[in-house]
Amino acid sequence: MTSDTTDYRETGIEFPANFVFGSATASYQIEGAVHEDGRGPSIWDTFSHTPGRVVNGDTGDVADDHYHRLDEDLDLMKRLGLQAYRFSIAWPRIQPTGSGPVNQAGLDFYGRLVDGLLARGIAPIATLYHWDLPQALEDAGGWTNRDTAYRFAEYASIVGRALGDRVATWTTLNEPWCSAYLGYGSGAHAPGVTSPVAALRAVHHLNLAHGLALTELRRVVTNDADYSVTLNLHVIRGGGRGEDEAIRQIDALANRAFTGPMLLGAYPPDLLDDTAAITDWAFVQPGDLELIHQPIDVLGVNYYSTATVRLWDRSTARQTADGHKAAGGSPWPGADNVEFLEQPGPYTEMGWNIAPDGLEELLLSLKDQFPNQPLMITENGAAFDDRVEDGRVHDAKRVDYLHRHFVAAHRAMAQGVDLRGYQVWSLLDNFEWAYGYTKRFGIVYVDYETQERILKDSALWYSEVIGSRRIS
Ligand code: IFM
Repeated sequence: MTSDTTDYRETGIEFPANFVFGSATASYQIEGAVHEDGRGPSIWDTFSHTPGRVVNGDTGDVADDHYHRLDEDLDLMKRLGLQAYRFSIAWPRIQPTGSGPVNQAGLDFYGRLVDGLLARGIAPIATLYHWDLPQALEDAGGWTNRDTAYRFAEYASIVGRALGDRVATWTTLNEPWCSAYLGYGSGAHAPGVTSPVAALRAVHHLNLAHGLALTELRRVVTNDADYSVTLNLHVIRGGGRGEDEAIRQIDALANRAFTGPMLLGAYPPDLLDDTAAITDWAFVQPGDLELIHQPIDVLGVNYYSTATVRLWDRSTARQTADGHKAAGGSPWPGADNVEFLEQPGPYTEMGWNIAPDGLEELLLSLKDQFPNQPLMITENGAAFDDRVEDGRVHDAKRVDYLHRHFVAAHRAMAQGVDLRGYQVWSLLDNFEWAYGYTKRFGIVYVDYETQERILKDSALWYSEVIGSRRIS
């Protein structure tokens, strides 16, 4: 072990035998083949093809061409020694218009993926929704429409019946915070709506969708799967003036708006008060909270960086420095009195601060809030300005980032956190939403011209970690 333990660079750290090392991706970010085998359009097809929405006008039309390179990518996972692979299923491949007839070719693709994983000894972690809502559902109101939650449950049932004898872990939603607040609040993500009330309606309908889908999955799945949801929980720190109040407000919107109904069966009263001028929350119908409050086997935690907040000294001022691309609206309905401060560096290529202590703090806080809830890190990783040199990618910054976050996770485990595994974001460089292909998160480099995959140093490092179960 080095002498510097405060900086999370220790070595000689060992992970228990049942800790699951894996890596994650999402359908729209890697698959491409958007017009093939009956896939319908999603809100991200529409959004990315709308001028001005995505940097350089990039789209997911081709992405990593994973749809056509499935076997090659599966072999890559095997070569790295991944024990699990977290992927998402594109709803518009299964039901092209979000309801009605099943597109068998879509189900077959994910069947081949799951079988390919199992044949290579890799546990499939399937996420049902990683943001590619069928466009037809958005045309009917998307997540602001309660009916979308019921359509989601129907889709969950279809996929659960088809793959429910083989998937190891089911995750309902990925980061509903982004779907609701970036999709319908700030407008930085598809469908690009900027309406505080729409964002809050979306929060509730996503929560409802989670509960309904879990119930359906449990009804149709035949193996002994685990059930989960993945949240991008925010680590919020105080930055001076009125910081306790600022933290409380952002924590309510970012974290407790989801953990409240999902894990405790109620919306936080302070959230309802803070947003009373926007909505009376009448869209929460009797019985909804019971439907949402379903037991989960594991809570998926996505962590990248921290936030620091305080109250504005002028009630009219507006914030944007929260690490997300500003796009007109606010991702924080009812919290216009809160200012987000620039974080101290160092930063990743996203401009996000590197703070492994935030991960340790988050895991410990979850243990305190939900003592009996097992956790899994379902995303952690970093974008850097990677270059190919003589056929290699020496991404030392990413190795350092991952090293320090693994140490942070390990420290949390040593303090009693029941952490079951770690899925590095991302396996492949991919379509980084409104940033297009300008940000590379992969441990595997993708040459978008040739679709060649090159293992970065971080992939080789991670492979060694998995093989030895040690950070050395
Ligand atoms: O690329 C995204 C992913 O789709 C969701 N979580 C955050 C990642 C990095 O921004």
